[in-house]
Amino acid sequence: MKREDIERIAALIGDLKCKTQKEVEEARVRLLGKKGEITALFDEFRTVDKAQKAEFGKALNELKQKAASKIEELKGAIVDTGGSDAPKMDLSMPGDPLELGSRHPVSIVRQEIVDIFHKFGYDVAEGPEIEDDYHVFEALNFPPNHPARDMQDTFFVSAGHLNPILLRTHTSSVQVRTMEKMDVPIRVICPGRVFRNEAISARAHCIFHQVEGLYIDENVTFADLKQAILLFAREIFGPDTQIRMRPSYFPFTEPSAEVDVSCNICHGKGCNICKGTGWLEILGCGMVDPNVLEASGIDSKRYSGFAFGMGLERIAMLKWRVNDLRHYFENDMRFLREFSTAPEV
Ligand code: 2NL
Repeated sequence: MKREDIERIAALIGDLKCKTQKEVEEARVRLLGKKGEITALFDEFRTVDKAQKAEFGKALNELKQKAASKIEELKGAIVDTGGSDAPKMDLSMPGDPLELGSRHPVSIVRQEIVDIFHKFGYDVAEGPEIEDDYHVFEALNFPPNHPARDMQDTFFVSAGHLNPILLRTHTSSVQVRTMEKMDVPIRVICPGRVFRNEAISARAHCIFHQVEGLYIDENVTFADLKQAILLFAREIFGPDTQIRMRPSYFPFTEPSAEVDVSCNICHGKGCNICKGTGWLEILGCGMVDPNVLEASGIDSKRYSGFAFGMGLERIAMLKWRVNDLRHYFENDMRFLREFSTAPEV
C-alpha cells in the first residue's frame, strides 16, 4: 500500500462534481462499492506491515468517511427525478392556468325561467325520465288511439302490456306525480329533458328540454293565466314585450292557447326571425281539463288550474338568434364559447 494512492483518492473526492443523481450513484460505486477503489485499499490493508497498520488504518478510515460524506452532500444538492438526465425542475415557474368553462345556453335560460317563477311563488319539481304510459298519457286525458302514443312519436322501453314503459315525451308526467302527492294549492314548475322519436333537423331533435308550469287553487281563471304569462314574458324578453293568445288544442287543457310575444328584433315591423309577422311563438297553455284533475284525485268542482309548457331550446334560439337547433347538442367549443360572457343569471 502506498501513501500516494490514499492521497490521490482523497484529491479525487475533493474535486468530485455530479450533475445528476445517477452520476452520484456511479461515483459511490466507483469508490465504496464492492469493487470500488477504497474497498480495494481495505483489502490491501491486510498485507500492511504491523508497524504501519496504525498509520494506514487511521488514514483509510478517514478516507472512507470523507467519501461517504461527500456522496451524501452531492445527493442532497441535486434536484432531479429518479436519477435521469432530465433538466432540473424550476419550482418557481408559474403553473398552467385552468381554462374556465361556461354554462350551456340551455342551462342559462332554464335557470332564468326557474328564477322568474320562483319569484312568483312556484316550487321546482323533478321526476323520472323513464316513465309509464299512465303518467305520460293516460292521466293527461290522451285518448287510447292518440297519435302521440304511437311508436312513431314515442320511444318505448318495453311495450306490449297494459302500462308500457317509455321515455317521457313531456314533463307533464312530473306534474301528474305532484298532483298525486301534494295538497292543493299547487304551484310548481318542472324543468327537464324529454324525448320524441323525430328525425333530427334544424328545427327538431329527438332530445330536447322543457319547462312546464302548473297552478291549481280555488277560483283560478283564464285571466290569471294570461297575467302570469304576460309577467313572465316581460321578465324574460324585456318590459315592453306584448303577448297575444291564439286558440289551440291539447288533450290536457280546455280551453287551450298558443302564446306569441312581440318580436323584439324588428318591434313589429316584420323581419326574417318573425317571418314578417311581428310575432314569435313561445309557449302553449290552457286551463287544466277537469278529467286531468279528477284522474289525480283533485275535486274539479272545487278547484281549477292553469298549465303551460315551453321548449327551452326554442326560447334560447329566440334570445340569442340561433338558427339551428343542432348547435345545442353538438358541443362544438366555438359555439359554447360564445356564451362564456353571457350574463350570470
Ligand atoms: C307546449 C305546450 C303545454 C301543459 C303543457 C299540462 C300539464 C298538466 C295538466 C295540464 Cl299536469 N297541462 N301541461 C299544458 C298546456 C301546454 O305545453 O307547447 N309545450 C312545449
